[in-house]
Amino acid sequence: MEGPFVVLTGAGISAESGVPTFRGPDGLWRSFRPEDLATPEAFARDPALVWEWYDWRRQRIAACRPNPAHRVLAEMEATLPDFTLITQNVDGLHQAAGSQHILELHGNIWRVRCTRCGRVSEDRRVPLPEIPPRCQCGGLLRPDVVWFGEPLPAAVLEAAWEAAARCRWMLVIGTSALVQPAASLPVLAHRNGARLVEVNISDTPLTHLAHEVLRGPAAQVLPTWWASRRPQQ
Ligand code: BV8
Ligand code: ZN
Repeated sequence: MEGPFVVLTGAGISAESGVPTFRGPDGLWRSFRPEDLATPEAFARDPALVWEWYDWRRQRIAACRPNPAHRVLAEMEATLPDFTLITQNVDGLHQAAGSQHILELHGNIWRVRCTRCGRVSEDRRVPLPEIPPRCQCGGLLRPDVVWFGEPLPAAVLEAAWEAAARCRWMLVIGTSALVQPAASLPVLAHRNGARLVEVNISDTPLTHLAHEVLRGPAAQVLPTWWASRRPQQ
């Protein structure tokens, strides 16, 4: 377990908590695909429809608790001297599990941002009292997440590239590795000589690069893997 350790998570780590994945069987909402709704164009065209989807997801996520895979990552952060958690998820379950320092590449579904004054605030109301929700300034609020076609927060992405470039280990958990630029982080780590461990229930475009593949549900296979690797106290 020598050297900097980086973890990249996707929707699959939250699947056993009950959060629907994006491309899994339960990923659809009223037959819309995420790529149809998670875009600035969809929001400009019909902010109420986009907010109905987010309100539905917020209500589902509010009922979900972190699972053993989230908790292992919080323990790893507390145990390993040089550890970085990068997530594509917006569900906030890593924070709920006790992870302290998280690079949220795609934002967070519990934060809202005003499209007029730019004010960012946490909003945990489920369901929302009005759709679409408005700021005190009267401006339309949007979810503080990164939509398709939008740039990722520059400082967060910069920190993620740096962590991926210098790590000796990268654990990639529950991602289909289809969304860019997140999916390029493990490729960079691998190119720089990191040991790649993939945790997934099925193959992904990264599987052929992995030195170790833990094939199975993250909440089951990750605790076992960590128990056999954790530095003895
Ligand atoms: C950008 C936040 C540039 C919102 C999300 C070609 C055409 C058009 C566009 C593109 C293109 N090529 C690249 C692009 C750009 C695009 C992109 O990548 N599109 C893809 C679809 C091809 N990317 C972007 O637009 C990004 N921005 O590039 O900007 C730019 C630069 C400067 C200036 C202007 C612009 C922005 C991407 C971010 C989009 N936002 N989410 C919201 O959540 O509402 S992405 C969304 O997908 C989620 O964040 C999610 O995390 C992410 C990735 O999905 P996964 O996490 O991998 O989840 P998925 O369901 O896919 O897979 C689940 C996996 O878990 C599976 O592998 C499954 O087997 C596994 N699993 C299931 N159960 C378990 C499990 N594993 C373990 N245990 C289990 N129990
Ligand atoms: Zn405002």
